Amino acid sequence: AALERELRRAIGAGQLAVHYQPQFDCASEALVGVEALLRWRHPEHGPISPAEFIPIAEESGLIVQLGAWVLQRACAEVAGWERAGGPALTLAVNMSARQLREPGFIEDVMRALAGSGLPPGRLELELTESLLMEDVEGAVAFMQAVRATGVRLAIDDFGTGYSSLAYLQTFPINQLKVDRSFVQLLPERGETIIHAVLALARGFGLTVVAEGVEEPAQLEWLRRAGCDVVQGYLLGKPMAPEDFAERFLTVR
Ligand code: G
Ligand code: G
Ligand code: MN
Ligand code: NA
Repeated sequence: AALERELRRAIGAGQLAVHYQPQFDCASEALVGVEALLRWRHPEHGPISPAEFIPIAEESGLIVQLGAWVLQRACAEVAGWERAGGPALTLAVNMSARQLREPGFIEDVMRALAGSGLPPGRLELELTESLLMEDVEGAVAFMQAVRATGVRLAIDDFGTGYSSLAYLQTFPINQLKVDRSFVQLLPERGETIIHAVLALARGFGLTVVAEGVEEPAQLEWLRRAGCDVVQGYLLGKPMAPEDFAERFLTVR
């Protein structure tokens, strides 16, 4: 309860930041996007992981404000980089279940886009399998409403949930993010699963992001296998916006 109170205050007190992890086209190695990852620096306890405070925010309902804040901040920062002469990047933002069930959610998304000038097609919402399986019919309706705005959808941590493959047929998604637990088995193991995910994605017209790439041999394997996009510590860790801009957007 103390943490909840402090989190509520953190939003206004400037203790929150969005960090960005780069995503690269696997074949050309061009920078194509970023994943937004929320960070909280507590004045006394230092950095607190979202894995710790997102569940608290979900229980208390604070996730609605927090999620809207992340969307607004990330859309503004990414659109700002492009206006400053940077490349047009796709922005991926993680979503939690409670946030999506909120009636005003789509309006929050549209407000973040309109306020920043980021085109809808450059925003991608990351949903998890477990989130979608909580209420499949509701999820499909929600996803259709999102897609009607032009915003893209990805399934995060793909392969680790308990959903059936049948939903790939039903869910109007654009992209799969293969969970890093499979990527990290490469190149000795994990090949069968990733080949299968790539084939499945091709069949459904989806693109594939491999996350958690840490070794050059993993990157090489993914390139040969025809993976679309790669993300991981090998290529870039999540970074504060100023560090990201300095490393990737240096204007000459
Ligand atoms: O970057 P890191 O390892 O700290 O992220 C931990 C977890 O928190 C990941 O599962 C990530 O998806 C989640 N996460 C990070 N930022 C956000 C956010 O803005 N919203 C939600 N719902 N989850 C986030
Ligand atoms: O659940 P989700 O996939 O959104 O979680 C993203 C988390 O993965 C973030 O906390 C991010 O810091 C972490 N992450 C990103 N790249 C790597 C990587 O190469 N290795 C490991 N171990 N974690 C990573
Ligand atoms: Mn993610
Ligand atoms: Na993931």
